[in-house]
Amino acid sequence: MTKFIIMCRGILSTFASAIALGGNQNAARGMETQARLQTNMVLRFAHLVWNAALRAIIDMCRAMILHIRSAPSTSGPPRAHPVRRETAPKLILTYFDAPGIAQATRNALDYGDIEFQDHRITREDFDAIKSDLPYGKVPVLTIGNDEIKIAQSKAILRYASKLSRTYSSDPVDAAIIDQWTELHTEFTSLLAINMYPDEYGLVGVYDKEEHRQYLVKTHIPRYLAILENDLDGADDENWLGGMDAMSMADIVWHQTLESMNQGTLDGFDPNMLASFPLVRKYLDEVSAQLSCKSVYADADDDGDTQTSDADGDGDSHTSDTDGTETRKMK
Ligand SMILES: N[C@@H](CCC(=O)N[C@@H](CS)C(=O)NCC(=O)O)C(=O)O
Repeated sequence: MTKFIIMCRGILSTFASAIALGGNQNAARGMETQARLQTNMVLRFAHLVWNAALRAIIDMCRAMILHIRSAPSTSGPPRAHPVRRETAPKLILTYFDAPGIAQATRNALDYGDIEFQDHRITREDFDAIKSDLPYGKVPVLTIGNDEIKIAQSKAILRYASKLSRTYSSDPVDAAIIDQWTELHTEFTSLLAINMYPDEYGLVGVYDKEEHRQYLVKTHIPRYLAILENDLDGADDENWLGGMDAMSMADIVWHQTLESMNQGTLDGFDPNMLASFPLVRKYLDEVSAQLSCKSVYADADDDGDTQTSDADGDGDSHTSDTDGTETRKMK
């Protein structure tokens, strides 16, 4: 559009100059005056066209900005604007009929009251669809009308958490949540190797029992101590990374800790949490929180948050009883 206007302006001014030049070459006075009049008219016309075009461009930009601003978004100050059932896209979560690495996503979606189809498949079903899956594995999240398939449990969880407001739109908070979530990946990778050594090509060269002893005596206590240390020092509700609300990091750790505590983690002693009282308490807190719906799932459409502004400065705060402020998830 801009190019077109510049081109028109060029043609018009060349035309005007040509007329002006022609006028100069003509010695007759009458002709000169006429040419000048014509030049003025052409220039005035060009000016009008130019102004109209500029106005159209400005209106177009303004309309585009308004459109972008009014479009529903999962970023911005999102915690006040939950994605409601009617606005979230159609979601199908495909995984085996077990908690495994999909349960955290199921929990996050349930917590945010986000509707999804919990598609639980058998091994036979899996074999039949394997070649259609992005990396030949589950879980897979199908978004919309079968067009987008997302693999990798943590990528799926992060997407689900954006919908359910258990992630953050603040880059620093998001990085802190990611940090705790990646720590979970690091922790569980070794457990997975021990449980399924064949899948990691460790047939014949791997002493499963010896490795398990290493996990029980060194690996698991090391990571539980990291959690215990982070949870130490805060009162009441306590979320990883000092967040003021439960995040995806809490949801994903909860799933693994719960399996350990219930003795469903293949071959591991359920009493492993006994020496980590804060982690044990934290597990109960996350379980309790997950059994409620997110407060944001019921937030008003007016976008009011339910955090407090006790000092009336216009900012919402969450304070511990000792007055320490926790990080606000935005
Ligand atoms: N890194 C992947 C791992 C996916 C994965 O290994 N999925 C397993 C189930 S937990 C699977 O599809 N196994 C079937 C097979 O490989 O035949 C993730 O986090 O999603």
